[in-house]
Amino acid sequence: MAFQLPKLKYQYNTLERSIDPMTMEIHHSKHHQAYVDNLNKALEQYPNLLGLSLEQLLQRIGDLPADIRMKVRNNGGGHWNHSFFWDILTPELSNPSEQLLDKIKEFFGNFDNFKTEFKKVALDRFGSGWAWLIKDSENKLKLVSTPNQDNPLMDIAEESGKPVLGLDVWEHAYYLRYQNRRADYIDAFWNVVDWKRVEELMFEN
Ligand code: MN3
Repeated sequence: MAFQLPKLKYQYNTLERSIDPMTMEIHHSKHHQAYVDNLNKALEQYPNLLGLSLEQLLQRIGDLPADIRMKVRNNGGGHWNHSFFWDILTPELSNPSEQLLDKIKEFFGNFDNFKTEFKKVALDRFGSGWAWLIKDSENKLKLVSTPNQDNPLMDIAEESGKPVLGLDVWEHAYYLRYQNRRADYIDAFWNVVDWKRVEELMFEN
């Protein structure tokens, strides 16, 4: 079964307070679709890999055949990262619960400080990539950044863990409205985060 572009839970114009509809449409229907298509194409000649889930593929990037390793890294990562990103956004206004806030405070002092540190990580990513809040194997929260379409699930990642929040800081994610002002895009991101979904990801196994 080939990988498929996931349907969004909301319309392209419903995150407009932070992300404009055209960016949403191009990002989902063109950029994300291309990662899916290129991933499927890369796997065509390797029927033995077709039974693996996307996560399983990402956990063995280093062991993949050399001729498709970079393609799966970039496009499989792109497919996973964008699927994750759409899923933690919402048109509804939401706030972190007390339970989630307590967990964040345990590692970052307070919520404002967490947002400040997340922003720093997202701004410090030179060029294209992602900023993540991850939960590591010891249940510790960490802020990390990955280049291009890498993510913390990959065996080749410098720091690994389970993503519970992530932000695409490629220019294609914000350029139409924010141009060079990545900082403004990061600030606006908080207004469309689905904190209920983040909480589920944080406390599920
Ligand atoms: Mn993107």
